[in-house]
Amino acid sequence: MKKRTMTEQRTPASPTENGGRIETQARDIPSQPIAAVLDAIQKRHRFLLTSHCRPDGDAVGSLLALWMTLNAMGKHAEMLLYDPVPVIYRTLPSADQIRGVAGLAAGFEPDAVVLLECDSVGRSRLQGLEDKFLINIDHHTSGNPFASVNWIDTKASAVAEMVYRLADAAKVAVTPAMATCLYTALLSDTGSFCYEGTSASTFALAKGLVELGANPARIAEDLYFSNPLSKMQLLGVALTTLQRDGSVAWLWVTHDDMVRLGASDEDALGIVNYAIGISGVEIAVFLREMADQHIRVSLRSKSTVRVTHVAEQFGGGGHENASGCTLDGPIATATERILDAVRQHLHLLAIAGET
Ligand SMILES: [Mn+2]
Repeated sequence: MKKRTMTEQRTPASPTENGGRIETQARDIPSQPIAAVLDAIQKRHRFLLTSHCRPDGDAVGSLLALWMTLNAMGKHAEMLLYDPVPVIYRTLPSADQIRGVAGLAAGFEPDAVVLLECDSVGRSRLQGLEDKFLINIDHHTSGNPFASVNWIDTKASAVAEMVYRLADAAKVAVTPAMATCLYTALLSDTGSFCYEGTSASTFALAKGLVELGANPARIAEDLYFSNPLSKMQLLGVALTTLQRDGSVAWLWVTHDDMVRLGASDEDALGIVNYAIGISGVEIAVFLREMADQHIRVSLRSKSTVRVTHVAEQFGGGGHENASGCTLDGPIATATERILDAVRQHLHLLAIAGET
């Protein structure tokens, strides 16, 4: 399996087509060394730290660990996220220190803004950052050198790995609280050490973090065994709709299902993974009817099948193997349209000899 995260709707690197063959080559992203980031931090005092909207475990855990690192360096730092911290990450050390857009003290003027795994300022959805000194730390292939200092390492299995290296370079001692945040980020962003990109160095970092005080069993319990009942019940309803046709599988929930079960948006996250978990399925589709009757679509794929190509046709985007888009309802029509696009994409790949 390739690396997948729950962060959808990221603007992907433009895919290029070459004589009908879809390029699978990663593009070269200009990056400055870690020393440039450290130097930029050492020269400044007040920092605003943020990450992408709809934050995932890597965004939250890495943000907290970076904040602790800067505090240990004697800096003044504030954490700000556009969207609320997902419930499962709210028990992380100092998670209550992360502010929402309304929570930042008026008149706080940072000397620099650090953006974690954002491919643009817009990805954070925060306003008024453009004229600030920006530090961009990213590990996604969609990374962009949009900032004043750009450290992009697409080989890092999580941005947590980069934050750890930064703390190490700054000679900051990693506390058990930092280790807990970094381990949580690493565990979630590697899909519990399942996704492609999980390497010996990923495990070496995990080992180090456990030695520094991260408790794997407790973190796993917080992440995977603390679900609300509504999430399990929503999954149950979705699985009764599961269908498969060749290498495509799909499932859905209606807005009525959500209301009846008292399910939140967060409860619907990850349901698509049950469909991609079927042997021989290359593309999985999860459709969710929203209150406004629009249909939110989550797409997942295996190996070289890039679902971003499908999501983009409907104005969406995302990662190569995890994308999303929004279609008009009703759900039956949306299902038909998205499945047509998915089948057409698989057909084109077959012609190009990619599958
Ligand atoms: Mn990440």
